[in-house]
Amino acid sequence: MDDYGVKDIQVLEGLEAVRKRPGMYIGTTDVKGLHHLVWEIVDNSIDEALAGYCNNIEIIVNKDNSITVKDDGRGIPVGIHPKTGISTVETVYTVLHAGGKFGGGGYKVSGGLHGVGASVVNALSKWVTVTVYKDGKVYETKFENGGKIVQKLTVVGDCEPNRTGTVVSFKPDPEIFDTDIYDYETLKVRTRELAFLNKGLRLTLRDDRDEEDTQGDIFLYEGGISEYVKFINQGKTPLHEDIIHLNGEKNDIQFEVAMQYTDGYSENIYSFVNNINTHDGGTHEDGVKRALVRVINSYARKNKILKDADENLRDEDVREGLTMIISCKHPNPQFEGQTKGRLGNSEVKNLADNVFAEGFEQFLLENPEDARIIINKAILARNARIAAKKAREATRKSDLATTNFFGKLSDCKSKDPSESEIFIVEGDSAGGSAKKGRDSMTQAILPLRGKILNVEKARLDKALGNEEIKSIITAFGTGIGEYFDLSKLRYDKIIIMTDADVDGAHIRVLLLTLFYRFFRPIVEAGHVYAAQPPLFRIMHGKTRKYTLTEEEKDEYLASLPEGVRNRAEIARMKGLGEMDAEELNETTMDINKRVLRKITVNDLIAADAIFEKLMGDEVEPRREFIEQNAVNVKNLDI
Ligand code: 1YM
Repeated sequence: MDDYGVKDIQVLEGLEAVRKRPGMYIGTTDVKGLHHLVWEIVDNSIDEALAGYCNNIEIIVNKDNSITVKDDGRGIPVGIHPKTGISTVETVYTVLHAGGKFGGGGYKVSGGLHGVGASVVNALSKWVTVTVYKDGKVYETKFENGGKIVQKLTVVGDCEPNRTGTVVSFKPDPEIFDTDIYDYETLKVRTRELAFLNKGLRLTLRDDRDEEDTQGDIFLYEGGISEYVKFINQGKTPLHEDIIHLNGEKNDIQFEVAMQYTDGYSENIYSFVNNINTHDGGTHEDGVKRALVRVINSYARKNKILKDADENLRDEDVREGLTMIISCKHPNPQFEGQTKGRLGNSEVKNLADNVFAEGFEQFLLENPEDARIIINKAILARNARIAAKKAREATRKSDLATTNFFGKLSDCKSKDPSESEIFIVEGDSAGGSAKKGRDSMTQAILPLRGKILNVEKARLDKALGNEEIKSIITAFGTGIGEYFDLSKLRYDKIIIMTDADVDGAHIRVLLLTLFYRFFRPIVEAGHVYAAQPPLFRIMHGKTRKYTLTEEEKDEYLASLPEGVRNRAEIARMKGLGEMDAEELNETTMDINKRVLRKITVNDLIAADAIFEKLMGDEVEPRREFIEQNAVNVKNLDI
C-alpha cells in the first residue's frame, strides 16, 4: 500500500485510537481482553446463525496461540461498499462502528463493551487474515500490525459453487496484551454456553496446541436452554422430572425461559439478552420473578394448600432450589448500570410476565402432583426463613465482645480494614504457629477446629447454628442475608491457609462453598485468597530456600554449583503444623515474601455446577476434582 487517500488515513487514525486506548473498546488488556477478541469474531458468526444462514461454527486455538474462527454462513459481502469505495470485507475490518453491526439489523448487541466488532480485533492484532467462500470463489485479504492492509481482497482460488462461509484468523498483538496464551477451559465454558443459548447451532472448539486433541469438543443442543438447566442440575436431585420450557414473541422481541426445581437450597437464576449474561438482571428477569410468586400464591390458595390465615409465600421462598435460565433476544436492547449488566427496556417486563404466567399456570394445572411438591418446598423454605431470621438476629446481637469468640479469634490491632487481613487456618496447632508468626498489627488469625459444615446440604438456619460458621460471620463483620453489608467487612484480605494435601483442599472447598453461597459479594470484590505454603525446603550452608512446586525446586537445584547441590538437604514439607512460627511467617505470611492466590469466581454458572459436583451427593467426581484442582477454582469446568 503506497497511495494512501484521505479515507485510508481516517481509517488508520480510527484504528490507532483503539490501540491507544484499548480499554475503552474491550474493557481490559489482561487475559480477559485477550479472550474477548475471540467473542467479537464469533459474534459475527452467531449473528449469521440468528439470521438463519449459518449452522456450524468452529473455533481453533492454533499452535502459536493465534485463533481461527470458521462459519458456514453467507460469507461477508465481497463487493465494493458504496460509502467507503473499498470492499465490504475490508470495510468491516477497518472502519470503527460505535457499537452495533455494520449494516444494522439483527439482534446484535449495541452499547457497552460488546459488539464493537471486527475492526477492533484487527486494530489489536499482529496480523489478521479473512477468507470468504462465495459464488464458487475463494477471496482473501490480509492485515498486519494493527490493521494495516497488506493484501487487498483478492480471488485466490475456486471452491464448490454451493460452498459459502467466512474464515478469520488473527494473532493478538503481544505489545497490547499482558499475556498471549489462550486458556482452553475459558473458551470451552463460553462456547458451551453459546451452544445452549442458540439451539441447533453446532459449535466446535479445538486446541491445536495439544497434539492429542484432534477432534476437539463439539457442542450442539437441540433442547437449547432446557439442556442448560439440565446441565446445571446434574448431580442435584430434581423435584419434578420435566424441565418447564416456555417461550413467546412480540414485536420481534423473543423471550424464553426454562426451569426446574431441585431439593437444594440455593437459587440459580441466570438471564441473558442477545447471548450476553445480564448478571444484574433487568426487566426480563423482573417480569418472570413477579409472575412466579404471583402464580404460585394464587394456585396455592385456590387449591387450599395455603390456608386463608397463612401469609403469602415470598419471593425467596418460591425460588429456593430453583434453577432457571431466561433468554431474551431483542433488536434494540438498552443496557443499564455501571457494568451494563442490566436490561432496561420497560416493554420486556410485561412480555416476560405474560409469557411466563400463562405457561407456568398451565403447567401447574396439568401437573397437580408436581405443583404440590413445588409449593410444599416453598412452604418449608418459608418456615426455615422464619427460623433463620431468629438465629440471624442472635448472631447480629452478639458482637465481638460479648461472645466467647475472642478465645478463638486473635484479632489484629489495627481497626482499619484497608490494611487488615484475616488468616483462616486449618487446625489449632497451625493456628498457634500462625499466631506467633504474624504481624499482630495487621494480621488476624482464626483457627478452625473441625471441618466446617457443608452449606450445600444445609439451609441457612442450620448453617447459622454451626460454631465455625458463626465465628466466621462475626469476624467478617458484614452480617449475612438481608443484613449483609459489604462496606462493614473488617478485613481487606481473607486468606485461607490450609495444608497442601487432600484434607486441606477439602476444607478450602468447604470454605469457598460457604463464601460462594453466603458471602458472594466478598468473592466478587476480590477479597478472598488462598495462601500457598511451600512444598519443599532446600538447605545448604546457612541458606534456606523454599519452593512452591517440584519444578521450581529442580530449577533452583540446577542453578547451584555442583558441589553445593550435592550437599543440599531437601525436605518435603508435610503441612502447616510442621513449620515453626518463624518458618511460617517467612514462607506463607510475610507480606513481602509470600505468594497468595486470588480466588476469582470467573464464571458463576460453571462455578455452581462444580460446587454441586464437589459438594453434592456424588462422591467420586468430588474426590477426583479435589485431588486435581487443589486450589484453582478459576477453571471450574470438569
Ligand atoms: C468468522 C467470522 O464474520 N461471518 C459473517 C459476517 C457477515 C455476514 C455473514 C453477512 C451479513 C450480512 C449479509 C448482513 C457480516 N456482514 C457484514 C456486513 N464470521 C463472520 N457472515 N451477508 C453476509 O448482515 O446483511 C458484517 S459481518 F456488514 F458486511 F454486512
